[in-house]
Amino acid sequence: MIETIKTTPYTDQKMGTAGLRKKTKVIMQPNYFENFIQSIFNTIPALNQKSFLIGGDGRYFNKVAIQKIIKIAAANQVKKLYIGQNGLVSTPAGSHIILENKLDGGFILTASHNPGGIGGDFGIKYANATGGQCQPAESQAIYEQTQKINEYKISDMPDIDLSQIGLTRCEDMEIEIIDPIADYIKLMESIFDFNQLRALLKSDFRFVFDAMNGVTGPYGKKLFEEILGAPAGTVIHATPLEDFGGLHPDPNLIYAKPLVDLMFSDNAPDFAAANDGDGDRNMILGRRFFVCPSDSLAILTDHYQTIPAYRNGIFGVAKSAATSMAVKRVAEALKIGYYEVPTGWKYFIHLMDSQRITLCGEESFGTGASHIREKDGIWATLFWLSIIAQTRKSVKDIALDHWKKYGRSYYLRNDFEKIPQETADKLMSDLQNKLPSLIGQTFGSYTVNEAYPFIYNDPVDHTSTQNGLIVHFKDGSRIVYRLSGTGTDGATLRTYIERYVTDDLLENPEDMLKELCGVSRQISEITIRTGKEQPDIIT
Ligand code: G16
Repeated sequence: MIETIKTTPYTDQKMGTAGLRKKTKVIMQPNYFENFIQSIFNTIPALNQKSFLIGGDGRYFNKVAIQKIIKIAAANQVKKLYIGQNGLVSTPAGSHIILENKLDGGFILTASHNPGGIGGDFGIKYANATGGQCQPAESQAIYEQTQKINEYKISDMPDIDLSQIGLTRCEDMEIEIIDPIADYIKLMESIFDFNQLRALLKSDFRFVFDAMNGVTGPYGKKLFEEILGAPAGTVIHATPLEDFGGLHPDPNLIYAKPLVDLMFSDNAPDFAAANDGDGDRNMILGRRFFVCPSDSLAILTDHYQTIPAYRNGIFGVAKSAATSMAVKRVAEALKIGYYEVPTGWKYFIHLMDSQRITLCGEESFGTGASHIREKDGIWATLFWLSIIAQTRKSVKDIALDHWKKYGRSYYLRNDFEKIPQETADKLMSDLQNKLPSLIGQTFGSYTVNEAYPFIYNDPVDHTSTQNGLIVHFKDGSRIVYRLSGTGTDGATLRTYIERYVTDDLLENPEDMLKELCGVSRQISEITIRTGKEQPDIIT
């Protein structure tokens, strides 16, 4: 039976950089989740001809949320749902499932790299038929629905068993529980040379893949250990846990510290990669070596011919404005297209669909390509393994060769967290207003030669988006300021700091950027405005 439940709007259901992300307890408020799902359905015509994917990273509330979407979808007469077995689907595999099966969209239930559990975060990444997160106009339409919703429809059908692969029918809707892993692995096999990878992983090469108790554990076990022959135990933190075992499933130097400590110890393996909760972010480590994500994008791009799928050429490459300029130098040398977009993977989608780019990446530990419309942590890991297999060099030597050829962009991101929203908004608007007056000013050894808000004009739909403020110095150094769109606790000011050099290639980034970090604080007046003398997180 279908029930119509009266409800009232929640004012805070605007999607951020990647869907709706909130404290789990916020999402669990009465009707909060239901309102949001119904609001999405309200923007989609002819639901009885539409099919969607549902899955998540396994965090707390995942299974409850899935049953709710099933019942709301059935009541709204959706044609068919594809659901990952046991409610699990990684964000990249989800993108592939949507594209492969020509679905109309998908709900990936995740707060990505944010911690899980009842005291943690929960989120909904809503993808459209492109296999990527919906575009700003769609999220605006959904937001407008959330602000006027007064009822939602829900079926009183019993819960569906998510553990059994197969087809069932409820109300008039088909439900297919699918294996979320098999097709994704086939896709990887169509891109990479599995024989070459197998030879490497079966040799004495030592590799660790840290799934951080997120969704990529089962993917990694199947792919690296069963199919590519890496020894059992290669994949660590391999079981998706509702609270990620207390871990903060964010693959960076701070939250993946045990892995970092291992890689900097005497017993370090040759190579390590970590993925975040939903499997789209990646961190790459060599023995006593960390690969900055901006460099990772540049190095992968420079080695594209290593990979069978790209051997015949690639269209071009794109990065977010906050990502370092390293990949631009590679694009120029390779004479391929180059684009700079706002933060948020959705901005790459038009560039991929219009065949302007093949590869893309962001400083926030995201790298990917046009095989799907999301960033892809396992793909990045396989790409690095392929470069190692082909060059027979260590990660550090691969990076050093790169810097010798192109110079090095030393790069750090400083995050100032839990700032009251009003303080952060005022800081950004005041900073934007004073940008013109910065030009020509000298701060220590750095003189500003350009300062402007980053404005992106989408070449496909001709919309423009403003995202971040850029201060450029005479020596090529840059500072980018922007507010995070994924936090759930006040505002986070991110400052991205970059300095380009052609010698001193193996110095410590914190030393090389010490003065510039100070300049970034001075320009933003962060200390005066928030009392914070240092960033909360440096990555
Ligand atoms: C999400 C988006 C990314 C984006 C990141 C930025 O990542 O998918 O494209 O780079 O947010 O986050 P912030 O706005 O906090 O800087 P994820 O992995 O959280 O989905």
